Amino acid sequence: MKKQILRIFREAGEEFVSGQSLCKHLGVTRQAVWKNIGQLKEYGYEIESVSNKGYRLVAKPDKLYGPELESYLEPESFCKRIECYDCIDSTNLRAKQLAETGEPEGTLVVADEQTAGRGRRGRGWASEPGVGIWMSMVLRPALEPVHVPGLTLIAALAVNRSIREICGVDSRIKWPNDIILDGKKICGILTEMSSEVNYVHYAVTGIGINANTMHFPEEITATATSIYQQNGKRVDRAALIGRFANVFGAYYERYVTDGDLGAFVEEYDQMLANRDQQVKIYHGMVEDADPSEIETGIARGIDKTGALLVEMDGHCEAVVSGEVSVRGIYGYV
Ligand code: BTX
Repeated sequence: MKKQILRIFREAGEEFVSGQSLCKHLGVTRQAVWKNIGQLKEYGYEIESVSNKGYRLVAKPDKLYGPELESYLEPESFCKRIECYDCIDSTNLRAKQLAETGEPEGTLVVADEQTAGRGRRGRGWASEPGVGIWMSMVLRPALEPVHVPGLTLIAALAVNRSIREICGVDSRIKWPNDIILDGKKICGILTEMSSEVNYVHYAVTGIGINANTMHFPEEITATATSIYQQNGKRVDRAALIGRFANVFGAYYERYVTDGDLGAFVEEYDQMLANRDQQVKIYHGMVEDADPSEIETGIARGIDKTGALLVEMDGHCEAVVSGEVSVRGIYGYV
């Protein structure tokens, strides 16, 4: 019931909502409404009550609260349930556990802090408490395993669009799995799967967004930033998570139906950070790359399989994610 109450308050904006209309909408007694409002207040929601007028939401705590996150889900949203933790090792690990034990797709795991956030190939992901968005979606796509990496590109599109809409910033996608703002990384995406040769048991797409982060570990200060650091406005994390869940669901369903990224190529190319710019392709780890493993070319966009099309010596090569890392000529992008 709290999620409905929060949705009604949000839709009412500055207006008061009468106790009577809350009872009518929710189909419960005044006492039940009063009790739930009391619990929301205890959680930190500032709710003003004025006799003969009713209630209105004045301020909300900067905490992630499951019912509030769910209050953003559209009725027909692919995302049906949000599991919210104060602190967890990794939301990807939790989502995988859920998937192993039969959780249907469309469940989103969100945490305020991760103690063992994971990046690709065993790298770590800095997940400071209270400032970021660390979340993972349980998926059961009817796709061949070879198409699962495309989920990362779909997630990148959805998260980039949500960030642009909610935060009003000019974020871009750095193929295949980062979102960048002013040349630095604000978001990373990690898709993992459990599969047989031709059959996907489940996939988990994890997204880490540096929303309001102010401090990063020394070793990533040159490449990492947060939305807040760039535009000076605190991000409403709940609104961003809710928007992402709704947008991602629609993109995901389209991708699974089509079986390729054809419908997304245009939007993706428009949002590609280093489109028509020179890039370096690393065929090994970036950190200890042998010069013979590095190629340079001009990034032109993606094809419908999700490969990055890079122009090299007059011909276009399709670079497949998973095998390579891409960097700008002079820096990260
Ligand atoms: P990646 O392998 O592309 O990037 C990891 C690298 O990014 C690290 O080695 C480090 O250099 C840098 N890095 C670490 N933390 C941050 C940060 N907060 N901001 C910017 N750069 C950073 C990217 O892997 C995929 C990351 C997915 C993270 C999400 S969070 C929710 C979910 N749960 C989980 O454990 N992982 C995913």
